Amino acid sequence: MRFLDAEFVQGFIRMANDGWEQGWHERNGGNLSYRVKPEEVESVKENFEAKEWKPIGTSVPNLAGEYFLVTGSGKYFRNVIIKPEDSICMIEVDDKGENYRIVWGLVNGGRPTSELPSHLMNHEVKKLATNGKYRVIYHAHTTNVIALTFVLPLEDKVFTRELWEMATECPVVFPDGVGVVPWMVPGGRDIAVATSELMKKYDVAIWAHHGMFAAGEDFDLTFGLMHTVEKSAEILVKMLSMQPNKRQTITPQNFRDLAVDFKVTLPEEFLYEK
Ligand code: 2HA
Ligand code: ZN
Repeated sequence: MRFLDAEFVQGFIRMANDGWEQGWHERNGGNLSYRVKPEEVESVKENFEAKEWKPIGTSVPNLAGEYFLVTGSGKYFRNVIIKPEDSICMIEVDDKGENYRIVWGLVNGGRPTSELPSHLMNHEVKKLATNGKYRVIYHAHTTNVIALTFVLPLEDKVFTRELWEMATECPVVFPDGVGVVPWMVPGGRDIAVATSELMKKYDVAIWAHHGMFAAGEDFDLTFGLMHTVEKSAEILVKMLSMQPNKRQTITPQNFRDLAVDFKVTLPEEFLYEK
């Protein structure tokens, strides 16, 4: 099969373009990665041309031998749909989880996303926590969430509760809540460690004054999660722009009632009295 004809590649390209159309990927902002299934690797293997091994910059032993489809460093999401072979690549992780090599894509040179350490450390945490079900890690520069990191305390419980209150679907879509990473230098191992720690508990990690990471089973669920959190943030920004206080809202008891009917567990730590 031609590499670009594979369904997982098409799904990846569509998701990247959806993010671009949302306005979350100015210039080369944001990055996306997908842990490819063994049968999908098999289906496109004839197109592989392995390049040299390079250090990942961190260690992910539980991802040894895995293949990932990832956006390229410095590449623009808006170009993924028109020149995928220049904008994205497939990489293979070595048998120690310390090095990677490109096996397809980035035909004009380049490397995988600058956030590769964060992507792979998040994949490792999620692979272990979900028995291999989660396959997508997505980083976007979501405008409203970023704006909120200038006015809300950078605390998991504040962001979770405020985002939950802005739309009834939110506690159902992200019942575990969201984590917040304080401002850190992006691209390296330190921010990757901080983010992957939060990913043990949450599917969403907010990077203060930068953006968001979301994790999920497939492209639809992961894009939908990013979209839901960002839409809720947009409602909060609008609300705060009208007046500083809510006249009425969804109460802690309302959330408990919702949890029963929708069969989700909402941790009491987020249902505090204000
Ligand atoms: O430029 O978003 O965090 C890609 C990024 C870095
Ligand atoms: Zn970024």
